Amino acid sequence: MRLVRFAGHALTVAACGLLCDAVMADDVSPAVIASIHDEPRDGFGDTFNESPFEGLLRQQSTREDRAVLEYDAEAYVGRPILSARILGRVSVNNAFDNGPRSFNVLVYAGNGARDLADFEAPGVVVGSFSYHPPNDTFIDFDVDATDAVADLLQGGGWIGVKVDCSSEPNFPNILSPATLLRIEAGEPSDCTGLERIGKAKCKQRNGVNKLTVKLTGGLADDDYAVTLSSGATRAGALDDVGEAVVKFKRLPSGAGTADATWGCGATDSRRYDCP
Ligand SMILES: [Ca+2]
Ligand SMILES: [Ca+2]
Repeated sequence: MRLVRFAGHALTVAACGLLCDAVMADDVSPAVIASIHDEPRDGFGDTFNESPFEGLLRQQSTREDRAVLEYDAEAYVGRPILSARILGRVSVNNAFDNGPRSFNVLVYAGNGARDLADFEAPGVVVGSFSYHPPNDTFIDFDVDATDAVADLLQGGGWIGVKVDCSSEPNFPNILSPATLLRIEAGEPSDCTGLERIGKAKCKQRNGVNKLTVKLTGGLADDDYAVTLSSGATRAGALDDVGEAVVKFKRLPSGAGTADATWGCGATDSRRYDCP
């Protein structure tokens, strides 16, 4: 991973001393830079645009090009994301006046590889911008993607960013490969971020309802407590792979909810049905 410290940091550290450590941002450069071409135009990527067009953005009736960047953000998994912004530039490649050219910025689940399917991979629109060549020759954008990035980091360490033309015709533009993910994260918590109730299953045996609640994804030896909507509660410590199987007997028929709390502060709930 390539981490470049926020350029302003060296200038501000003297003024705010240790306090600045808590709010220091990292600039992450993309590890994957690609542009994908859709022709025949059916919403699915067909080929990659090779150098010098790895940032090509274009939309016409017969063809479309979207640009993607993927960032290795593994270092931020399991940490509170205080802010995440995408700072980049789109420059004109052909300055023909086809009206204002507008774009959406999306965030999607990356995988560290360029894929034709990144073209149509579903994402969350986190911002939009426009410029108007030939008077404008480039546009700098800075969009807040905090919530979308925090959500993605629950499921993996690669953040995909896609720029997609939203006006048509939109003649060739280039997304700068220097587009950054600027991320501010707090210290890792004691939680893994993956704590969850893997299952909560109620079965009847010999006329007695037994509920089994399985806790997974925790830290080895962390404490837990499981409380049912009936009021029954069990507490203990996770095993050495961060799991526990918690059993309850003699439950009434019908639906209920199991609420789990881990010692690190994580919580999860799951509904169950007893015969
Ligand atoms: Ca296609
Ligand atoms: Ca990908």
